[in-house]
Amino acid sequence: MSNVSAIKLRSAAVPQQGLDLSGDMDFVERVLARFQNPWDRHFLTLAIDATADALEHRNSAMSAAERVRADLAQMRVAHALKAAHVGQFRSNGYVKLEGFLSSSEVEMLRAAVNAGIETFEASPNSYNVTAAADALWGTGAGYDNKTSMQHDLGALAKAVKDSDRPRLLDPPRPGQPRGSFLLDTGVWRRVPALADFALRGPLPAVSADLLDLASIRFFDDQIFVKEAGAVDRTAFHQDLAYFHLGGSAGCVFWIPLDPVRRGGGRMAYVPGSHLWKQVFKPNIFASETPFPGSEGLDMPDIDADPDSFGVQYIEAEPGDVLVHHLLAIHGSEGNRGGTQRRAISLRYIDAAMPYRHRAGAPPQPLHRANVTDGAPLDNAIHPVVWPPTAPSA
Ligand SMILES: O=C(O)CCC(=O)C(=O)O
Repeated sequence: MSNVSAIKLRSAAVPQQGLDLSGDMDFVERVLARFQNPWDRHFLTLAIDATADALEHRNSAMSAAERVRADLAQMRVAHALKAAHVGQFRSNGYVKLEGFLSSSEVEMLRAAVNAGIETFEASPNSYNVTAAADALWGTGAGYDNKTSMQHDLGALAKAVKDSDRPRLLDPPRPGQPRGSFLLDTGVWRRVPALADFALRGPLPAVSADLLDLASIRFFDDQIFVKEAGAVDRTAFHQDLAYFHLGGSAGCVFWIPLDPVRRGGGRMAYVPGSHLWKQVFKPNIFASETPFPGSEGLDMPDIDADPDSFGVQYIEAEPGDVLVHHLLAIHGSEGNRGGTQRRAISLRYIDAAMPYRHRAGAPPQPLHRANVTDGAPLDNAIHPVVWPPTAPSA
């Protein structure tokens, strides 16, 4: 009888509990062997059978959706957020989750960014920020952005000419060759493993916790690669200023895939800036020059006096994740280091947030021209990812 129990227990328990009893046919026997009294053995056997039956019943009774939920609940435990993390996110507008990702998750994301860079030229949203800025500031050859359609570089060149905001560059290290700052949006659409992580990984649940929301939508991703010697800074900005959204409840997971140390492209945040409840004009990234015709306030010159804004530069290791609010002011330093700094941002928002046209902000990838203010976002473009739903059969 005890063999039957062991088989039952193994087949019923293993998939749900994550316990590996395989090869442990002997386990039940060993447990039973500790009990010499035949009645003890009998009752123990009944208990094992009952447990196996209960698990078996639970598995078969569980709908696919419930199973997804259970898997995600386990994932949530594995990636548990501490109350302190939630508190920091809410008061500072950003939080660092140290060692949040496993090494296999980091490897997968590295491969995703590498795949994004390999297909960079074919993307409709990719930009070599360095080459574009060289052209805009008249220090390089013209920039042919080939397939990319998100920005009107002619209009940006005029905005740069009319603006008194300089290009933001950290001093290159003597003798170091220049690298490029490469950026692309919507990489998840061409890298399935990234889509899987963004839509079904741990981040939707974490977003729900941080934002205290019942339902979450994946907005999009962006990759940011600062090659060695890419000394372009990322100008201080708020992410919301670039998005056509009627609301601000959202967060961005900035995931470094290489060690990020001083001078190597660290992210910088203005703590508490998400609570200012102000939206500043989006800038062209290589400078505080705003997009032409953009709405919002002029961004203060934070670089001129970072201490008075309490700016915090954050070092990070692969596996760490920095999360910031859509209204948190942030930027990054140039990469004066000797190795590339790869990072990916994944953005999640309140699923109920409607569309709102933001004058002057670049069009989102796959933007539909006929969408009106107040309309819900398109689920096919920005899928709802929390609460999870069962994959279709
Ligand atoms: O990686 C960078 O330089 C900038 C990243 C950023 O601004 C973001 O993820 O929102």
